[in-house]
Amino acid sequence: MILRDAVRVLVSNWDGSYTVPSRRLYPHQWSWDSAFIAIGNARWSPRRARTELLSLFGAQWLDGRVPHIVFNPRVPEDAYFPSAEFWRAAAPSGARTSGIVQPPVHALAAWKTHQAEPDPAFLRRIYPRLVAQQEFLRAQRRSAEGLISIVHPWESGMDNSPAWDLPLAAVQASATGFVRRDLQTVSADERPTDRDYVQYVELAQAYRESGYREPGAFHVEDPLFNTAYGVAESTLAAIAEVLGLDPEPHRREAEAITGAMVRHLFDGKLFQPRDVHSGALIDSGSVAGLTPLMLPGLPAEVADALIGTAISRFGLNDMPLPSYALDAPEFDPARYWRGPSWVNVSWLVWQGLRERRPDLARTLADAMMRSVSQSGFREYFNPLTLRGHGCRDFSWSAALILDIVA
Ligand code: 9WN
Repeated sequence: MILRDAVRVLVSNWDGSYTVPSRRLYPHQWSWDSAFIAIGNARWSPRRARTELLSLFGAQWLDGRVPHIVFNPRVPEDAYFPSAEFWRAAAPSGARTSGIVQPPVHALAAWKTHQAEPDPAFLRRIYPRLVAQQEFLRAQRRSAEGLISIVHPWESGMDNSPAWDLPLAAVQASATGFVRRDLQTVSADERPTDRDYVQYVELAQAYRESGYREPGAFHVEDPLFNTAYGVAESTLAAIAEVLGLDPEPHRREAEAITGAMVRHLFDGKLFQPRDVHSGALIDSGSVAGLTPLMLPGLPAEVADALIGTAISRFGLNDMPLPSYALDAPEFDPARYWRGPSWVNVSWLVWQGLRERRPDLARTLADAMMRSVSQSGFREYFNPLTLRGHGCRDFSWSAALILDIVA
């Protein structure tokens, strides 16, 4: 029943060559959504998963960046803010896009798609694009410490996480003259605030004005983004082997980023973001700090410490994984990325637990199943009550449940 409903959501959100995250709230193609959706689609239609990924990479820029939104020209400008008009950006293919990126979870999606139905021709097509995606990050976002940075909260995928409150405090908030569209679909107390939006617009405008090159007032290294980058390198090593190419450079890069993360982002209990401007760690309770469990080369004692934190501060044994630590004063169980449980980040942590602690991986998967059984494929869930929030029929909630059950 759940599986049939999950496929129904994905079918109804399919737009011919990709899947919208949500018909009304997010009516275009989003970067990391497409990766998660491909992982789910691979379970029942690997062809659709391949098409989804190749269509996203069809909008890749010459510098290798994969934009976080690819706009559908047939959708009216005022259906989503900020629209293509705001970003004023286009890929060489002609597709209108945003100019920022999202966590690079696509190599993993391509690999899982190949595992579902081996297709070396697909791997051969996508591999150079995945490599270029990583090269963009190395060329434009790498610090002296070897970590990868983001320049906008939207790039983290966890837009209004309390982890960004401090770095955002330095951002002037004066942008005016725009109309939010999200509040037509979702109640304001489940979304970012108006002040958040003013800052998002301000930062995006400044980045746009630098030709999408210069980091601005918000410049941080995020543990989830760096984990995705590191997992991508490990996965590219596996793909390179299948293609008869040299996997070693990818292995070395995966080791290097894992080492740099442990040295610079680990506080002994949780991985933390770092503010590039000040060089200081941001003392947060973001679930992003648990995702390094996915890194194959993470030292066992670091993984054990993370698992201890997941149990003590994120209720791993008792409830769906919240996006922010339950004991933090900022924890809010219904507001977007400030506490609710999200299927995609839970899935990332689940991946990281599967080999290390299969018992806890099962506990987490069961909790995710309980959320969707009780509330449907909502965008996020109150981890305490399992009540659903945000939009309905949300694609990655359906897709990743399909993957977990398969
Ligand atoms: C801005 C599409 C996207 C996700 C993000 C999520 C949300 C957009 C928004 O929706 O962000 O990119 O309009 O709020 O935070 O993770 O990719 O599902």
